[in-house]
Amino acid sequence: NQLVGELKEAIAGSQLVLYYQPIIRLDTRGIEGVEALVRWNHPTRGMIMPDEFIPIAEETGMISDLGGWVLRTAVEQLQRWRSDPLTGRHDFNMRINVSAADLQRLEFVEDVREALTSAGLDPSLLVLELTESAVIQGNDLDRYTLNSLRRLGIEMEIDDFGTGYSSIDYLRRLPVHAVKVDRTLLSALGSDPAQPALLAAVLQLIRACGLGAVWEGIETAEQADFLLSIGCTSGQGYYFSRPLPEAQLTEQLKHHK
Ligand code: G
Ligand code: G
Ligand code: MN
Ligand code: NA
Repeated sequence: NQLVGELKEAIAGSQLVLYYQPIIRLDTRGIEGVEALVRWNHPTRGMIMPDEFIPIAEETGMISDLGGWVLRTAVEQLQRWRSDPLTGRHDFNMRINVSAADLQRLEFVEDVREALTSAGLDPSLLVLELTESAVIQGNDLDRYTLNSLRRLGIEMEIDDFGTGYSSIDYLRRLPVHAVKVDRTLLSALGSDPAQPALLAAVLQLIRACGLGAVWEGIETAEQADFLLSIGCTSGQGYYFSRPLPEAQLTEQLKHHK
């Protein structure tokens, strides 16, 4: 596969870019966070999406270099937004996606601590999004890593909740703060009469486990209103904003109330 060799150059040679998608407080419409989403700006193929190259990076061991770049870049960017008076009046955190392989690396916790220190950013402003499959493998090293990250003061969130092996047991057991519900649950809202009650029950379950809930894939005003009506206060989706390049989000932050 030609992409394998090229990806190595891409990581080293600044062909990766981060896009940022806001997470919105549904009641006030304020920005409570941004999720960093990586893209590969390939010199001849154009913009390549992460679904195409993250798996390659994971299989070839390049994910630690890629993940390290994402971590440092995202943390530095948040510090720039916070320290610029035009954008710094918003109080929001940075969310990055972490892959299962990262949790298997002993140095991961140290990398995170170093990135935060070097950017001068408070640990409470970083949220790591972990997929269900990553945390559910649940070996000793994962648990050690998650607990160490938690002691650092970082928040952790389970991503894509409701697609994999969602279990009440791990919701209660893992040292995470919140759950991001997969967009497939919301997309069935208009077509399945059982879905409103189901979504409300999912929200209650998450709350009963002592966790926060973020809703993903909000594409319409009706979906946003529905979520608000069942008491969900945090969401993300094209209805509010697509993932945006840095410059465009900066403009939004300058003008957003
Ligand atoms: O960005 P997009 O909208 O296409 O995201 C597709 C998938 O790629 C998401 O599931 C997301 O979790 C994953 N992804 C995006 N950016 C990163 C990243 O920086 N690291 C990892 N490990 N996964 C990412
Ligand atoms: O799986 P994860 O949550 O990390 O990935 C975020 C992915 O979801 C990105 O690919 C992003 O582009 C996509 N996304 C974000 N908001 C929406 C939305 O409202 N609708 C759809 N279909 N995809 C979305
Ligand atoms: Mn995510
Ligand atoms: Na998701």
